[in-house]
Amino acid sequence: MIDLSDRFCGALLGTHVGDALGMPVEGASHVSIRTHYGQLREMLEARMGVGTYTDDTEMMIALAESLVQKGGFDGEDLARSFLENFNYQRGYGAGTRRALELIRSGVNWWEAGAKVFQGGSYGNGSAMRVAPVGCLYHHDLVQLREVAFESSVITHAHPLGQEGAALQASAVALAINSDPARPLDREDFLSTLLGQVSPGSPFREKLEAVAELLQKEKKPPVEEVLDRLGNDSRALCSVPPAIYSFLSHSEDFEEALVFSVGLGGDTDTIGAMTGAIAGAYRGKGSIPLRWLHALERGRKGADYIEELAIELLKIHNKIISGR
Ligand code: RVK
Ligand code: MG
Ligand code: MG
Repeated sequence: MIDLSDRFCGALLGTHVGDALGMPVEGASHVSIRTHYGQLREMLEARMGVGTYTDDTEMMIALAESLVQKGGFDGEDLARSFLENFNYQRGYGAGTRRALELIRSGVNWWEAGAKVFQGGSYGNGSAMRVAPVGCLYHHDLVQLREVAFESSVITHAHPLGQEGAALQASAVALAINSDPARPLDREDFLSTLLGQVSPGSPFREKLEAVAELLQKEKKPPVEEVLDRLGNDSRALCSVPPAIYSFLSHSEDFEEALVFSVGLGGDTDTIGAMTGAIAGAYRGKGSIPLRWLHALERGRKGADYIEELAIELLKIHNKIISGR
């Protein structure tokens, strides 16, 4: 029997945990992390305190709130929610900041994202926040992809930004749909993910690289993983390493997260995305208590995130019962 409330809480709290574990070393190389910490397993002191979250989790909260309030996707309301939750101190990407400023100054929510960079942002900002979409629509991968694209376009109108969000949401959904009591069929997981990606998209090559790395008899060295998958703030170079971190350590939430943060680069975000998938798979119960206890507990802290996950499940049940 699959306990969906545990999975939804796992996905949303997994985002917070990964974000908080990775943030203090964001931008560091994997060599520097290894030299200073060996394996990074403990929450470190950070800019806003131990266990605090960044834009990744703040935007995930904004998305979950809007989905709950509107019973599904509503672009106007989601843009409002992003603006209402925006706290500069959490550390936002330049493109996302610009898109939100444009909306604040009166540009339509469906037009602002395309005015950022050349043809919209392909950063990972719309993938890092997308776990609530993966939860809400885990029963329907077609609708999930549509909503992931729509939720992306507000800040990330570039096809690679949108595709990254859809891929990450799909990974969360597949994790919810998999039974953690049985060995995970990684080939099946990856081929279903491939089926979710547009023909000709460079994400296909990345997923093939993930499959090749997983097929190796000996676990490949980090350098090889980085060489094939990347670790920077482009969606194309951060969603695939998050998927690999999960699939190569699907038996244990902590190991998946420690591996993902150990890749270096955009560590809060690769951590947040890995945490979302691993948490969706094994549930909140698989997240180490010492990490859960370290999370921030303010007005919109970990307890609030858990409440949002439960509200999201109620909306999911409504959608299912209305079909
Ligand atoms: C601070 C050229 C482009 C591009 C395009 C590059 C937070 C830019 C989170 C840009 C995440 C970066 C991260 C990120 C989330 C994107 N042409 N370059 N069309 N599209 N880039 O700015 O929300 O940490 O170098 O849209 O996706 O923790 O700065 O922001 O790590 O990708 O920021 O894209 O970033 P943005 P975002
Ligand atoms: Mg961040
Ligand atoms: Mg980041």
